[in-house]
Amino acid sequence: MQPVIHQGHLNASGSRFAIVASRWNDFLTARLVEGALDALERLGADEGAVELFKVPGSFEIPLLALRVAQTKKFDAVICLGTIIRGETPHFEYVAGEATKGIAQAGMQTGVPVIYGIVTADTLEQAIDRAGVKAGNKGFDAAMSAVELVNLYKNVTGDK
Ligand code: INI
Repeated sequence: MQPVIHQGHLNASGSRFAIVASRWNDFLTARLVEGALDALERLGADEGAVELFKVPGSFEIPLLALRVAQTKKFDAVICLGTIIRGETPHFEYVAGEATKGIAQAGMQTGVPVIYGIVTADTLEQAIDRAGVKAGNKGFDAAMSAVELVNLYKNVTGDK
């Protein structure tokens, strides 16, 4: 027997998106923001449908993502940042809290809160994931956001 398959369409038209991006490692995170905007534009997002919120570091991303999601003004929140391991255990704490918090913000609000944080051991790895050798994590996160928005609408019967 064939199941009824539900999948989110890649159509951003008619939906509103928030991007929450950190300023740490901004030369890389800015590329992720560009990638996300490129994806949203290519998928048909309306003019004025995307708003960008900037926070100091990745630790603060879930704090703001939760606030933004709670407003219910956006169909999805896309979280973008870059955390590079370096020599200290700081990396583990920042990456751990950002990851947990982003998941919690999505669960708590019922709004898709998408994880687009590059966690890398080295600067070179981070550069590769910001649009060089390994794609652009911002672009991928925006694609996931659009897919989830449409899948949520499908589940609730809005679309
Ligand atoms: N924040 C990042 O976004 N990336 C990092 O690599 C990073 N490192 O390595 O420390 C980082 N730290 C700052 C942190 O996110 C907070 O902004 C800060 O601790 C204030 O709460």
